[in-house]
Amino acid sequence: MALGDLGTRVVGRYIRWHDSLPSTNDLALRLAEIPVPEGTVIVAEEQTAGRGRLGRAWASPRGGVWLSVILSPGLPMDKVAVLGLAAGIAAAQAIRKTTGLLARLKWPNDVLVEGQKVVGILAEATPGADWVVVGIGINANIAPDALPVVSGHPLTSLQALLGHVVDREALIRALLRELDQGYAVLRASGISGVLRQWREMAETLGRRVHVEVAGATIHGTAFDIDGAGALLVRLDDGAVQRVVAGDVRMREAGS
Ligand code: BT5
Repeated sequence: MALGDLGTRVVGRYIRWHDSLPSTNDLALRLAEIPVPEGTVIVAEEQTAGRGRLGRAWASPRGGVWLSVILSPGLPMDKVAVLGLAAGIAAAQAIRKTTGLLARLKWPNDVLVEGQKVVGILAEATPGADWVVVGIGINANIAPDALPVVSGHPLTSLQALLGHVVDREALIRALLRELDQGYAVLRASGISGVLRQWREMAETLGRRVHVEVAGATIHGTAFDIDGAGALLVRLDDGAVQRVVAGDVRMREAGS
């Protein structure tokens, strides 16, 4: 696969293609320690041990977009999550532009179309946060029966939504360009620009939610994210809970 000249400043200056890898994030984390030039991208046609958050497995059959970007944002460890938000924005924009589907964001980093997850993002820092690896997985051209069934968390692929395959090269090109732009905004104007754009594209805000946090479930209304990307939930008794890591389920009215 050849992407041609991306015209980006940082993201995608070097691209390494692999037919099959255990996990693009694992290789990128190892390469970052060498180090390799900032903006290097690792792409795999399939992953045999793709990873989600909290040690979960990520199904990565052929036909999807599985890649990791090596960045050095100079953010303190507690702000690294903002890069994950920026990646979610970039993936949603790339899907909108390439397919016309109305992709929206679910906290922290999922991209949903018609309420179903089509993108997962895993941002991981090396110790000391000198390097951050942003892993992005897009269910592009995947038959629905090649994806797991997860109760309470509907998911699908772009191919299933559209009824035809997507141009994966165009999707990757758009993704890397959008991420490059988002990264430039983050470096020039700081976190607030990323937060503003995330709020505009968010499906989670203003919604009644269940959030699973460390073995417990909290119920309330998600009303904002803070400067570190944490979700702010107003509980039913009026108190505000700040959620740094957790799984959100959005509730229908009345549930
Ligand atoms: C994520 O985790 O959503 C982050 C996924 C990041 C994947 C990319 S691909 C490139 C890079 N290399 C890697 O090894 N990883 C990154 P989380 O929110 O924890 O969601 C994981 C859960 O989603 C799993 O427990 C399953 O229930 C479900 N799941 C697994 N595979 C899926 C898929 N392809 N599409 C949608 N949901 C999936």
